[in-house]
Amino acid sequence: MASQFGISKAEILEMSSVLQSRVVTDAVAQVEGMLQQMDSSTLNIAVTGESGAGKSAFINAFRGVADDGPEAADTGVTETTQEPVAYSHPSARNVTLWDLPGIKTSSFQPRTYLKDVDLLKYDFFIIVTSDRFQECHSALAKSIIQAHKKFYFIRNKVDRDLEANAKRRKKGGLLDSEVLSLLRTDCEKNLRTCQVDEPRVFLISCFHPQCYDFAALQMTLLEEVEGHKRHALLLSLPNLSTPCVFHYLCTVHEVQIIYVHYWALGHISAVHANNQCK
Ligand SMILES: Nc1nc2c(ncn2[C@@H]2O[C@H](COP(=O)(O)OP(=O)(O)O)[C@@H](O)[C@H]2O)c(=O)[nH]1
Ligand SMILES: [Mg+2]
Repeated sequence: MASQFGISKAEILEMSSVLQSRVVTDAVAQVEGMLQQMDSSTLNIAVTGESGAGKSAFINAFRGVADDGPEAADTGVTETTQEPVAYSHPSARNVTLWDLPGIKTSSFQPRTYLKDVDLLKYDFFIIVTSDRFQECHSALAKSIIQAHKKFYFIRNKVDRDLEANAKRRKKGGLLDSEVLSLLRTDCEKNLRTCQVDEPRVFLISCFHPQCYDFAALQMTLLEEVEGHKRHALLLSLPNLSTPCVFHYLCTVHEVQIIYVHYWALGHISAVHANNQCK
């Protein structure tokens, strides 16, 4: 039966469904546009430090890539990086980690080095060390601060320190917690002497990224990176269901957007996305 405007019930139903699908299509187009805008903002992380400290191993661990994987940065006993090399994150292509050439421990010229590696293009620096704090570390830290850039200080290979301590412990060595505390205090003290008021020191092992301060580093970066770059960084986190990530996200909407973006990137299925957003 037709309505007073001569439109049948079936036609009204069809129009209503067309209308609804249009609204959805428009919404999808709008959200896609917004996601594309987010995708165009890239986060550039410079990874520096002396040769052999584990810069390339750190880049692989951060990207969740095995050292011998096809997309891995080369690691090994010899220095392989002469020019900055870019490695994009497998699940967040607009997060790029830059493997910088190793700094020289003697006659290091931080200003020349930073100019050569094009300092301004990076959002922040990660300084990787694996031994005692040295003059080159403080010189580099000072120059980065003078250039109004941030850095995070990584003391890598703590597995090795703890292993060595375990051997000493048989002859009365320290507890693991005491070794880690000494390492942290030493790095912080040295950084304070080069005018770093609140040194950010993270003790990690690239061989065991699930241990020590690796997660704390990721959470700190998330807290300090702003806007769309923060969104890009979130997408690079290996496991979105990690409770601390959810705890960190401010709103349910933010969780939904992350899942929708992940879904758009093909990382999770629609069903999974819907379930997680409830
Ligand atoms: N024990 C231990 N060795 C590591 C760790 N990270 C890197 N290495 C090793 O240290 C060496 C130098 O690492 P690489 O990433 O090539 O150093 P880069 O020159 O700074 O890039 C390699 O043999 C790595 O396997 C770690 O956390 N623990
Ligand atoms: Mg390297």
